[in-house]
Amino acid sequence: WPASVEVIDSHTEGEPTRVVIAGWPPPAGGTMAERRADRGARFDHLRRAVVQEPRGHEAVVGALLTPPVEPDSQAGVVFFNNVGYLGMCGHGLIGVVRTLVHLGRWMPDAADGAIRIDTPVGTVGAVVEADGSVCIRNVPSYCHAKDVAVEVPGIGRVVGDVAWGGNWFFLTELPEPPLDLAHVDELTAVTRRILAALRAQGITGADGAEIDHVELSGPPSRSDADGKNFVLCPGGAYDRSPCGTGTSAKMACLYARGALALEAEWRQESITGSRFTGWLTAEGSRVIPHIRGRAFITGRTTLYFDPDDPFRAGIPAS
Ligand code: PYC
Repeated sequence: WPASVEVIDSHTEGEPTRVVIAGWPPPAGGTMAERRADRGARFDHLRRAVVQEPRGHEAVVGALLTPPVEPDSQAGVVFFNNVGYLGMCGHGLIGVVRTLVHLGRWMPDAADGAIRIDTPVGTVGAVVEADGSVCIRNVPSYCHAKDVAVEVPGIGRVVGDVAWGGNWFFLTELPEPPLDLAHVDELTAVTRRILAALRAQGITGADGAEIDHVELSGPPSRSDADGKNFVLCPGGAYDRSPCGTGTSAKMACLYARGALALEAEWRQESITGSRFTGWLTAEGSRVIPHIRGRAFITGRTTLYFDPDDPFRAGIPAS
């Protein structure tokens, strides 16, 4: 255990990110996937201590900065949450970039003004725009399977798409509950049941990859949005932002259905009423999502880990 860990907290369109800036021993490994595995094997107690209660809460996504692994990249990042590690995290990347700017460590490539950051699922990019918003370039995303049916106890047959947006998603629409904050408990219960049913019925992403996010879509409440979502995250919390990887998966599915053209904007409203603007570009046969959103610094904290503290390693997610 280190004596303390220094973090910068921010939120991206409502969803918190906690960037570890000092105190956490550097991860071992030559690839970001190896570094993520090393975190889990040797320092999982620190993941729990940093993001779980009583120092954090179920919605916090942590980010550990590392040196890059690719020659053209400026940094690496491993994202983690209350139950484990994420492949990519869109809101988290926007928070990381805002944190680097805040610390004076923003170091874009001189040629194109973009930063390239390695993640366990590929290299992503970001630029800071004149108004302070951050535009990220995600990993290639795609709709893996359309119109997949799952039998959900208490709900019945639910049909949706399985898509990759840097994490695995099941995307569907339900007639109820309504997509608003007053119904968060019901929305959480329904999406948890869908997730459990997907697991029980062996419905996965490519190569048997576990689907760990469920995204409900519906009409927007805002007049300046094209759709609204509710996203259940792996640890049982809901995303307060429109979810960067979820918006990427959504756009990939719209594209696969001929409902979104390359370069056309998709304005995704979240359950809290915040918004990301996204669009797709093509790179050969691959489709690349771009997401623009805002993040705000909310604090800088030194976390202590008293050896006598019975909750030094956090309180496990329920
Ligand atoms: O923005 O990609 C995202 C994300 C994933 C989980 C929470 N936020």
